[in-house]
Amino acid sequence: MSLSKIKEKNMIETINEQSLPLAVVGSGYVGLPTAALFADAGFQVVAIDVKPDLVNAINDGNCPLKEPGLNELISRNVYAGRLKATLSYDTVAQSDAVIISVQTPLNKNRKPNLSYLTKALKSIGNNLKKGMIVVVSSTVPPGTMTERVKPTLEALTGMEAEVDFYLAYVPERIAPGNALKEFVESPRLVGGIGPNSTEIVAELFRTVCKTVIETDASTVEVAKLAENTYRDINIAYANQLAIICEKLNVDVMEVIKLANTHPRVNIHFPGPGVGGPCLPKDPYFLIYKSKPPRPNLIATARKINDYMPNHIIETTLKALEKTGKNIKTAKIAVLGTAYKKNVDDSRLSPAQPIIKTLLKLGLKTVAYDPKCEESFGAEKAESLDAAVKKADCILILTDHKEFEHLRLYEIRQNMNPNPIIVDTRRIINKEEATKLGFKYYGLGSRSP
Ligand code: SAJ
Repeated sequence: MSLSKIKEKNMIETINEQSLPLAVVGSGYVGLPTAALFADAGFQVVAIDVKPDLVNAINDGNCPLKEPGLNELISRNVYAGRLKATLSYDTVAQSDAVIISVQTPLNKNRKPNLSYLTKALKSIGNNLKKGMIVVVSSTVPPGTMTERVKPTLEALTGMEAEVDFYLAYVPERIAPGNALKEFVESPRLVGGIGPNSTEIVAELFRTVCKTVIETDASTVEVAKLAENTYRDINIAYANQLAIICEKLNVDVMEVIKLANTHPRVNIHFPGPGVGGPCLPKDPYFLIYKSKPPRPNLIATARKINDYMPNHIIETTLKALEKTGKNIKTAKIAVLGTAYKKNVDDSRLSPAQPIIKTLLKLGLKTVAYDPKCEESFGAEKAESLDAAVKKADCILILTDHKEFEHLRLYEIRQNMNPNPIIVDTRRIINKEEATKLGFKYYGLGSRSP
């Protein structure tokens, strides 16, 4: 007998009473905020992960991620008994809903690697019961819900999605550094495998998200990738504009500020490259099967953003040469290894290829980041002073707030003569730096 209206009504009641036991698979940058916010909304939540240290940390009420507000949320709900973590998928059988948020990276041929998702589906499939809700929140390529997720679960359970259990795609839209606020405030797209699944899952997410938009799974798959790809292309345009402005000797930041006064223009900002777990990957998911005809704007934008670390290296080497510095003895102080400002996350950070190349060229390279542990093989400086001590060049790669108002006068005293600043995030005041005797090379700025 299929999911009756009565059953559906009961399910909606248990959702609105927050008395529905819920499991979240994957306790990373998306899974942990998801588990913590549903627990804080009153649900009994179990977070499932494969990492024992992570599971123990959560059960001790600790959050392994430096995400604003998340540690408090986790400890409050663990101590209230609404949130616990486990290595075992058996807990899925005691749940009425399961949200999957495992990683879906690219493999080395830039093809989607869905092995973590498939593994999670297999473990869930063994514990799936009639009437359950299954939500995929991991970003997936188009067609994955109908061609991979649905058939995998149906084959494992002998049940039919939309008939015996609910199935929907609800991708995350949160940016690390602002995850909890965006989880609640950003409109959430709910794409069911069918209308019943859409309705039930929309009800579930309305208990935590202020705005829920209902549609179908295939449309949401493309919408999620479209929004990240739009941002990647917009950044590629800003990066190319920066290189054009350097050649034309005008300031790209001035250009962007003026162009953005136009009501229909919103140019993003140039930088040393595009990092993070999403933007360098999602455009490839979008074109993976659809293979748009040439010229392929999406692939070209990826190439432009992936080229930026080379441009930064060239600018740095040119600055050293023009200032008569010997690259065999020069010391580079890299400020920032995180992929973007104010996060501890170094996934696919543009700092990685840049530092790697500097080291390969034999440049003494020291890295300092107040938030991120990573140094990508460079000597790790524990303080800004240690990083710039006897340095010849400061290379700013991440626009953390700690780097916004650097005390340039003191830094100047600490550095070697004829100091250079290469500012890929345009956070240094050029006039002030130049007055203090720095050779200032800003990405997209007029030549010094
Ligand atoms: N970047 C620039 N110039 C800009 C903006 C960003 O160079 O003007 C760089 C950043 O420095 C970083 C990269 O792009 O290296 C990505 O940064 P991001 O601010 O786009 O943030 P993510 O990757 O942390 O989050 C994005 C967000 N997507 C959109 O804003 C469309 C977030 O909402 C998504 O949830 C997330 O991807 C995801 O997980 O998909």
